[in-house]
Amino acid sequence: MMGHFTQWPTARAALYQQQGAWQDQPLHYWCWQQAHHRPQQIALICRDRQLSYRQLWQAATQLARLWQQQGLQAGQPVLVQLGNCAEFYLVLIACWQAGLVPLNALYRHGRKELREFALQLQPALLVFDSRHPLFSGNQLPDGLADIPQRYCLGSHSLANPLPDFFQPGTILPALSTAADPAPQLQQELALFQLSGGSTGIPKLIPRTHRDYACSVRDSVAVCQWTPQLRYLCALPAGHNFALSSPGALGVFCAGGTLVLAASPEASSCFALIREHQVNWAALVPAAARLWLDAPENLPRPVLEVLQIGGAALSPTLAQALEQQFGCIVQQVYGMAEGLVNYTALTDPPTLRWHYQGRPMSKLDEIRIVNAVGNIVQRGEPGELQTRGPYTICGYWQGGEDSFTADGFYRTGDLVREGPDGLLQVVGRLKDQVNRGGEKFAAAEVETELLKHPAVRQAAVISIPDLLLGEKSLAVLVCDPQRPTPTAVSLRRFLREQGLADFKIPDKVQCSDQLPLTAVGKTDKPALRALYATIFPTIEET
Ligand code: AMP
Ligand code: DBH
Repeated sequence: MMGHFTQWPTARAALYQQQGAWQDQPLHYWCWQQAHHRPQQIALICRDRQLSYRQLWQAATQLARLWQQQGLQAGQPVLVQLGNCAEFYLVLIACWQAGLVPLNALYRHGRKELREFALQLQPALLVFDSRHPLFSGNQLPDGLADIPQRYCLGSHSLANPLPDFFQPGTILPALSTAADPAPQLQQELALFQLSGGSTGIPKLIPRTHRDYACSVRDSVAVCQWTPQLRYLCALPAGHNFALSSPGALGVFCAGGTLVLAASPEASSCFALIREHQVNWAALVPAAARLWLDAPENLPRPVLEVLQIGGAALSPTLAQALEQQFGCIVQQVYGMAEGLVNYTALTDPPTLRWHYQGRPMSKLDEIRIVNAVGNIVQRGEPGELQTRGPYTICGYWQGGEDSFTADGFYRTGDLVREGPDGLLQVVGRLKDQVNRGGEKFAAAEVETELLKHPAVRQAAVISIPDLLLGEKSLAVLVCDPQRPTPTAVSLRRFLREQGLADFKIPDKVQCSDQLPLTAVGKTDKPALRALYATIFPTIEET
């Protein structure tokens, strides 16, 4: 695979190995282990299908062999876009068995995002759902037609159908006596995660088997998961939270059962929780609010823990969720680049509601610094910087300005340290919009807006929103010689560029000029302050 990324320095790598944070088992090891230890245990439930660990492992083995026979080789990248379905995990485990390195695009990503991923990765294989609008009419979006091998769910004239291994009567290979050997150095990459980003081009996050397994294993320990665990995955399956904190891989590690929901929509999730006795679920705050406001309630006392992460959760909402559902709310503050913080289930309620958690590994190093890089007084806000056994040291193909000289990742989050090592997220330095947990770089949308012939300058900022936490506002300076574009026509223009829906500005405003900083860049804080009076914060009721 063409490309590079900065690995952990030797001394730290040796420490992580010696401390047992890094082990030599690949990420599919757990699934193989469960296939032997509890072959009949249900690994996952997807609509009316229930797959045992044995079935999941055997089907993945079959698919890995098929791909190897087609000439796919260890180390090659794979672009995957699937919704929440059993095949998502089948493909993931098959990729790992064959040493392939998947990038899981969100189902909501558009033509633009997929094209950029393909450009950066040059994937050898594309796996998609033929029912996705991007692939309708037996078409492939531009930029994807060059991918040599293509497989799809359903049928499509330009792709092979993924075989249905779960049909009764399908003969699958015998259980292998060993999981594939530990990945060799050149195949050490396990998957690409996606960054919410802060620049025009989305950055890819190279995660290795060792570091990702460390993140999952420590998460399982913090959450004390056992084979009795029944986890509802209602967030996008490929998202770092739903995959690894402890997420679906945590379920496989613990030998529990994964219940898949197509979306976080309340009534269908409540039905799944009831039917499958789900005891853990993970949501972003916006979805949690919809659960709270749903006309029906959850059966009690089924749900034990509701994990909330991805965006700021208000203490009022945290408390209301615990009261309404009779469960514990666990806050999860994580990032696809690595570091994950959890509140402990035993933390007193006020701490659980007000703090986003503490680093899960004793090997995580964190520091909170001011604008010139000095460590702040305890309790004061500053930027969180971190390094550790499962936090990357560089993005795919570089982009190292997000990292300090001594290898700390600059999270771009403003945090303060509270009691007992707990962190509170109080703001953000990076130029990003966090729309109900879906993050994107303002610069990415600004670049697309500037392609419009009537737009001379563009600035995208977040404005407060009661449901989503934040929505996006595009402030434009338009060409006075041309008719001013309407918000509707601008949105249509952006959609035509193939931009994912969640990045399309919720509001559009025209202005004569944008405020500038001393060096002539758009002064985003000034712009935010200006529009805060027009779109004031809505107090929670
Ligand atoms: P990403 O780098 O796209 O994976 O997004 C991670 C970012 O999401 C973090 O750096 C935070 O800005 C935000 N985030 C994640 N979890 C939380 C949380 N529990 N509370 C507040 N912000 C969060
Ligand atoms: O928002 C995130 O990226 C996130 C949230 C919770 C994450 O990556 C995680 C847990 O692992």
